Amino acid sequence: MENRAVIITGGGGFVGRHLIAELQATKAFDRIIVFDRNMADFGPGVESYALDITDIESKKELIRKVQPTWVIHLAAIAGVGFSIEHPDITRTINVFGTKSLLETTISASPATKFLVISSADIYGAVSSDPIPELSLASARPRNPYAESKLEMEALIEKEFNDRCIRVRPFPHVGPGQQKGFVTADFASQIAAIEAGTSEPIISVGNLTAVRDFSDVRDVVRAYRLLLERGVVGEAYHVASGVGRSIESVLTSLLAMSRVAIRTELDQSRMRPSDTPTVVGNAEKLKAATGWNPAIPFEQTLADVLNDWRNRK
Ligand code: A2R
Repeated sequence: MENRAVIITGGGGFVGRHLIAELQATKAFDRIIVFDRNMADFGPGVESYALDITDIESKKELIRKVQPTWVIHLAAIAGVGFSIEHPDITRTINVFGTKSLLETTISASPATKFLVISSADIYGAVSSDPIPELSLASARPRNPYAESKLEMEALIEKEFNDRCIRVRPFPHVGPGQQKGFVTADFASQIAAIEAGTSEPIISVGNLTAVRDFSDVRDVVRAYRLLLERGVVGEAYHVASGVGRSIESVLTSLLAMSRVAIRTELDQSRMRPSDTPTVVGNAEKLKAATGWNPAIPFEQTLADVLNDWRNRK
């Protein structure tokens, strides 16, 4: 039998840990290798290497030996806030890190294919509801993170399209996500209030924005299905197709709280140039792979809140 190996860059992050669980549960690969700038123990069956992807040259011999069937490229600066403060670092990692990953891997392992994770943030100010996969020329990014993902996709379209599938996930949430993302921010505050370590007040930003949230576990299932059935050279959305206001997310989480909590507006959490409604159309993904979201959103929120309750 063919020995199938996958390299996951950024496998130590929020999505990576769920992706590894998905690939292990489905026995999709014989060998799973993680490259991440943070060293981590993923348990049996996963080899991991501490590596900054901008220094991928140092792993060229390993890649030559492994001849991975797929590279799933998650490593990135994923936070909009950080990207606004550090646009140069964001571009270096998200654009030039990707370029060097692609060049180095292809030169060491010419048959490898890539699943590259971009972002629906590239659309920015585009107002279409729901948004289908649009050309890069129509994207209107509104922050350095989105700009870097757009530039990365443009590079792939131009030079590496014959070996890459691109994915544009809409916001995804679930257990393990760090603060800086809306459900994690709310749930972490509720958990701290329940534990008696915070005042019973939640500070909130723009609650009127409508976003399309998926459960990260549904998202990583989509990534696995794209490896099996996606078409190289194409870009796919991963989205629920359902718009939810941030206010409704907060209301649902507050309803799960074990204590009474009041809310307070925090100007510093009002992101500049927010787009009022962003909902994605994932029909292309569904047609190609048969994917559909499986986890009810209320379940996702309950799992996120329980995750924060259990964090030490
Ligand atoms: O930023 P850190 O220190 O938490 O490390 C992140 C890692 N990473 C890198 N690894 C190697 N070389 C780099 N230059 C580099 N820069 C960042 O990638 C982290 O361990 C992982 C990304 O995980 P998260 O920040 O938790 O992002 P998440 O939500 O898992 O997003 C995965 C992908 C990204 O491409 C997003 O832009 C996209 O999905 O939405």
